[in-house]
Amino acid sequence: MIFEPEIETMEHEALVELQSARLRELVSTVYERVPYQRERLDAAGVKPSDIRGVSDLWKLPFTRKSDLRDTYPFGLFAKERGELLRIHASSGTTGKPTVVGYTSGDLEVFGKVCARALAGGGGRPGMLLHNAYGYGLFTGGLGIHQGGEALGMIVVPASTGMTERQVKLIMDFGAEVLCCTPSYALTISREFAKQGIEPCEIPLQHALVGAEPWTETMREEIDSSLGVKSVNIYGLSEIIGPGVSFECVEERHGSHINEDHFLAEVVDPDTGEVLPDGEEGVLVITTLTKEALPLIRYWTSDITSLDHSRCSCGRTLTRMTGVKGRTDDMLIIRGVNVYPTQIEAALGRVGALAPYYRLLVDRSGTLDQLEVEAELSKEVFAEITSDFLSEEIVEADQLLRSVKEDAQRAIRDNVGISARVTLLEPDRLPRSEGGKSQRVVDKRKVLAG
Ligand code: DLL
Repeated sequence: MIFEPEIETMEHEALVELQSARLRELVSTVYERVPYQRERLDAAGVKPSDIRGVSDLWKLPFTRKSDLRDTYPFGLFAKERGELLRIHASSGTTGKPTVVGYTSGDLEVFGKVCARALAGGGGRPGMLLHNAYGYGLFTGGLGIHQGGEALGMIVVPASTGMTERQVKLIMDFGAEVLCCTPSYALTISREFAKQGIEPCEIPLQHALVGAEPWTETMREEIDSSLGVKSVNIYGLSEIIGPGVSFECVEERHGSHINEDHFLAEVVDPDTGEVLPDGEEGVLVITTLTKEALPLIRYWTSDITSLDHSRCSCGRTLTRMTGVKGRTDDMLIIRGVNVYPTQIEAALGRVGALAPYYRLLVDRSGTLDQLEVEAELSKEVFAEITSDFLSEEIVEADQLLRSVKEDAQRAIRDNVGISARVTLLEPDRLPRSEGGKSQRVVDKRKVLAG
């Protein structure tokens, strides 16, 4: 189902016209109302009259997270306090929190883009939506909540945590759609298994998961263990929250960007030069309709690429590939750039492993060391245990050694670095309680600082 077909299936030329008109208005508003932005535009030598349409976008300077931090809390807002209805903020674990605000118009857009995502992912009016994104300063819970209501779904505001209760609510209420982070979807599926509930007994049909990077291996695991068709949903609070882009259930191949509200570019992380379709770089977004916090060419730090080809679902909205990670999540190990999702994808090729892992990075002398802790699948662990119990120690040892070698080879071949793999028994690594998972321990940072 397409929530707003007149927009989502719009022809490209009409869309560019709409975007251009909105861009002109945005630049004038920001210039008039936000002194900090006016100074930056002046410094870059750009006047609102220089921006006639989307083709002039490149003339505008990038806005970065540091601009939000430097003007903490409300310095980039284009509206007076009295015109705001809501504030969200990041947790601020890596510095000052970034604070974002919404007018009633912004909240309406927020609801609509999330409704488009829910409809794209298989949601329908009247279906029951179990929303296990966190409610609070995080945009996930309230954004999806509003989207569900805008689509006409029945929303259960479950929020995160208390997984046993989540499972009971899903079963008792007959939830058809689940929204949560991919790692929490796996935690929920584990709880179902623990309670002896088979995937075919679970009423869920669809899942919209996002807020953190995930891979196709994880998708397979989520789908098979919950009996759903899971789709990706992407967004960031600076731009609006969830609903910047979403996968359609028909293709599940790239996320359609809500381009009437968010103008997307992918740029070279080093030069800032705009890249063509298919080339990976940093996603940069200009908010076309945001009233409280309009942002020009916001540098998301997320690595992706664009795809303007037609999609079988009928939407003409451009797609972006799954986000590989943030530039600030990138590890440099012995000079090689490594994203945790690349290791995740490599481990996914090793059938004997479960999709739970942790990366431990350390330095011995001047040499970086990468240790990958990976959990064995329950089946392989059971096989090894039974070999040990029947004193077939050699077989058990051989199996362990071959899994380890397979994992090390997969990492070497797919990521281009050597790593030491440590195999763990199932359920050893900490599980998500609903928030974003932390999969990297970089001891070099502790040493440095
Ligand atoms: O995570 C908004 C959201 C909520 C998106 C619920 C989807 C679902 P922030 O907390 O501001 O907002 O974090 C934004 O999370 O820049 C990405 O690095 C990452 N991220 C979000 N969605 C995805 C995704 C919400 N689908 C940051 N895949 C972004 C990969 C994602 N990374």
